[in-house]
Amino acid sequence: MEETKKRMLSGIKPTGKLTLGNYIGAIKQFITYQDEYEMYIFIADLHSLTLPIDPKELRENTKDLISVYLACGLDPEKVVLFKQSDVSEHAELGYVMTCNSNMGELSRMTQYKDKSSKLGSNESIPTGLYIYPTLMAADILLYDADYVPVGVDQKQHVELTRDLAIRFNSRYSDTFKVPTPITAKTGAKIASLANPEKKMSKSESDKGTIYLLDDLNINRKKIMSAVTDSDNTICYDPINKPGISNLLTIMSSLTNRSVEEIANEYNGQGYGTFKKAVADVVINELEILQNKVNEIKKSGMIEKVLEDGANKARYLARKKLSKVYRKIGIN
Ligand code: AQP
Repeated sequence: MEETKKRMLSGIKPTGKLTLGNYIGAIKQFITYQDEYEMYIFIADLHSLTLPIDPKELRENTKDLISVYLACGLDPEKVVLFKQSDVSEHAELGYVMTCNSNMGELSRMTQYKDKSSKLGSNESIPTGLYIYPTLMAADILLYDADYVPVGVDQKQHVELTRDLAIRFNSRYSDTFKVPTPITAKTGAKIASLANPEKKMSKSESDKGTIYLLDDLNINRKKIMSAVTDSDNTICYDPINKPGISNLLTIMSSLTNRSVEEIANEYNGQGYGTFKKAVADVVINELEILQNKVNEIKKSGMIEKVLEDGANKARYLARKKLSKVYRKIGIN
């Protein structure tokens, strides 16, 4: 008898140009899982409204994101690829989850604290930023996902989703599957090249961010100027040598070789030689990716993929939301 596959769900928000962090920490992971799991991968466009974003930019980012998903090898025959806003049940269940959460737990979310602290007083913090994790919980719980692959920065939100699911199940009887976060062994946190203490992020536009679809020469220069240290030893030591360790992690994630093996090969050859080797690996991979993205954008396949994906996603989402409404006494 054929064993039913476990379900996996994840998404990326089109808040800006995709980075090497998104690629290594999320997209590359998705590809490795697509045969083993029943996968739902979405474009989290509602989440991208939590901070102000230009509508034209949002449209372009959305098109880039679906093109990158496809160019990287996510196969719409195997994976349900869809846009969050095409399935209105996300917003509906998001509201229910907001009503089942409390301000204390939302205030403790690290991402909320980081992002809101940059905005100043409460008057300038959008409410959407605050309730982001309850919408994320809805994204996951609608589909009874067993696993959620995420970078370390998002793990706390999946932990909160678990708490909300358990709370709802005990208050209203068994309704949601309690999901498990999965983080990659290598590459779960790619750091900024300019400030290796900080995560590489799409919304932190800086010279330390490698944007997947940017000019290759600009990206090469950024890698060659990556901040390192002065002792000229190549070894993996994230505490004392965050810059070199970050470059080792990047190279390891893209070549499937261990950081130790790479460090042994380049130690003694100088940082310049090592950076050039990292740049060659990254640029080679990005060049192939960019060519495929251009082909996909011209192919006209994007709309059809998203429409089919939304239809499949909606089927599960509608069933789950009806169940929730029944349990809470709304229908
Ligand atoms: N630097 C990173 N290293 C490893 N994984 C990363 N991810 C993001 N940055 C890194 C992972 O990418 C997935 C999608 O993330 P998201 O767009 O939904 O939200 P995010 O984590 O907030 O990503 P960004 O790029 O930092 O976006 P902004 O700047 O808009 O907040 C997640 O699995 C994430 O862990």
